Amino acid sequence: MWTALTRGVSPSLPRCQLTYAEREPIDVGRAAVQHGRYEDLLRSLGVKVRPLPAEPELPDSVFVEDTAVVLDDLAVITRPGSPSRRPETATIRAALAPDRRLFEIEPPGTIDGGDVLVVDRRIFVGRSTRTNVSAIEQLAEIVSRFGFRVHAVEIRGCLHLKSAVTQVAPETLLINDAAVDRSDFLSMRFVDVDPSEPAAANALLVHETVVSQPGSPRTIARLRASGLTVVECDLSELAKAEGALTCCSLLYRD
Ligand code: CIR
Repeated sequence: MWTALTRGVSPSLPRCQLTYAEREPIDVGRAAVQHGRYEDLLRSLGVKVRPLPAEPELPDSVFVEDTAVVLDDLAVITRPGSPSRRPETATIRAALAPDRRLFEIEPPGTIDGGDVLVVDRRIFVGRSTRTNVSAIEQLAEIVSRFGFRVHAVEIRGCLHLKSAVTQVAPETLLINDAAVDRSDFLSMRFVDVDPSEPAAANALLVHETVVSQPGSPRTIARLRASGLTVVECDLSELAKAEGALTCCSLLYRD
């Protein structure tokens, strides 16, 4: 069975980090309602949701994906690129400790889980404003002992690797090739986002269902035309904090 670790929306979300988006008012109540529907959708897809309590002083703490890389045999606690986000890892470490052998990224390494795309035994890691070479090397060293290989990938003009490319089926990636080169993902198949919908590249694969943001009808049509099952989940209020679908959970096998 799959577990999704999630965390409630912080009342301080309007003070979130922003890199590419302009700051605009965020309705925390609406964000929490959307987040609750996201958790319900995961449950309806057969995932066991483990919600952690909201962290009132940590604005971005709902975006738990950035705090760890959880693999079948181990979990690597990240050192988020934004210093304001580093305290988020303490509770994630405690939550994962019963389930996984834990490893840590040490200074000067910085890495956000949003830059880490795991496809079977391959781990693609985006070099971004949050993720540096030291962390990529540390991650590669840790996971190599467990049979995983790390591939560093350059990204352009987006926050994280998974803002530009996500897995939507076995060996199949949904990609915005304005932001990432498909030649970095050898032997994969691709579905291209519609160029007018770059944010649609962040989709969440749950078993055989692709969870997509509404507002990307052309990309959803392309996914369906490829034979994939798509359901929609609106996280538009969290998108104002530069969050998307993968960011709001740490999904792993029990
Ligand atoms: C941040 O800038 O860190 C947050 N406001 C958004 C993080 C989104 N996380 C993700 O895409 N994995």
